[in-house]
Amino acid sequence: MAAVEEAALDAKRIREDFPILSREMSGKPLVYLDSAATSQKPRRVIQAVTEFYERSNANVHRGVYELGAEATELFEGARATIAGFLGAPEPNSFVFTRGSTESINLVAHAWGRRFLEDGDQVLLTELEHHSNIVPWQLCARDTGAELSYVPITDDGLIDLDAVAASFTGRTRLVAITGQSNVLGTRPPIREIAEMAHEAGAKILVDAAQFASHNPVDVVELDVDFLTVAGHKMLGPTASGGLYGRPELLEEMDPFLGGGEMIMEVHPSTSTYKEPPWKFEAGTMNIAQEIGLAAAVDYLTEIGMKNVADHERELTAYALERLTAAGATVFGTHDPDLRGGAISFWFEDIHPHDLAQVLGDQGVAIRAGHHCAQILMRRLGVPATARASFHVYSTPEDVDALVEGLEAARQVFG
Ligand code: C6P
Repeated sequence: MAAVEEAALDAKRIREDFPILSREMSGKPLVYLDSAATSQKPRRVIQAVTEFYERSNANVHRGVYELGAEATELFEGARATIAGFLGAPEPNSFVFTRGSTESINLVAHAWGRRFLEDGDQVLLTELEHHSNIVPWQLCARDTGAELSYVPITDDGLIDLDAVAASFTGRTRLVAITGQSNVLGTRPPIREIAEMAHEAGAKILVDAAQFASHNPVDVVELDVDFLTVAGHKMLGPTASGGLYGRPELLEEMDPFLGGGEMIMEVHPSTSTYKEPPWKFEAGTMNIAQEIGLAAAVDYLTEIGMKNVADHERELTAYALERLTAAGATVFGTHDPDLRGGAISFWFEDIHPHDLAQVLGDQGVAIRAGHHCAQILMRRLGVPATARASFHVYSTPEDVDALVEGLEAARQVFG
């Protein structure tokens, strides 16, 4: 068996905080290796949501009674916690949304449709999730802007020369993943932000995967927009949001129209609140965002550097074991250049069959195109099997995966 490096955190202890990890699946102990799809939730997050409903539930920014004020304080407190976690200069630069998809749609709608013009370029990469492609296609259809894709290297990396070569005099936005959900690849965001700004463009980082597994500082990274998917960072589903550079949020159009985002409504026009409330129409996911703040506190206590180091160790171990088991592992095999989402396949077994056999053994992995069809075409495969980690993942999970793969290979001859 390959050696496991010294642990960055005590994953076995951490597992005790996650009630679901003690259940069985298909009559076997659950081995959860699908955290890139959604992470599991620690007891503290579940309790924060339950406690909100049991003790503090009221709508926010509305009721003048004590309960309403308490709910508002918790909700706005959650904003401050999450914004602080991202290194945002002020809590109000963080807009609550249902996650990365909604955040990118918000920018495409409220910034893109306002500022992009016929012939402008939006620069994406071949790594992108559909959430960071389709909103730009819709925006391009309405504005006449054009989409281009920075090609990846054969190792699944983003090469800075390829980025530089992709800029045109009309590049207005670089919209790029912080960490690929398929290959784990982490593009050099700081350098790309600098290139974007030198070219007079803005940069949006889809941090659905990145922010869940790495320390983030939006000021240090010098990004204009950064999206967060709360459910991938131990928080509830439909929690998350968008960091936006304050002056950009200021000049953007609203996103959804409705109650709570307005100052005054007249028969044919309205005036809007200041950001972030200008972008938060209707009743928000109050309990979920409060739950996300509890997740952020939990991750902060563990330390995001420890989270990243833990994933690096597991990734290194999994790359070694999967390769030894005869799997083709996509993307770079250098664990310093990638995070803990590992796509692999065996030439003779369809990834869905693999996932099915593993599922029967209690091992949960994802198979498919992972909402990244452009990347699948670049890799030359219709689908991959994917194992992905979080703080509760252990080398024993990887061992169970490899044992399951060996069993699957026997089943499929
Ligand atoms: N990827 C996966 O299994 P939402 O669902 O809106 O919170 O996040 C969408 C999204 C955007 N960008 C990246 C890089 C992502 O990985 C995801 C979600 C899941 O890979 C579900 S498809």
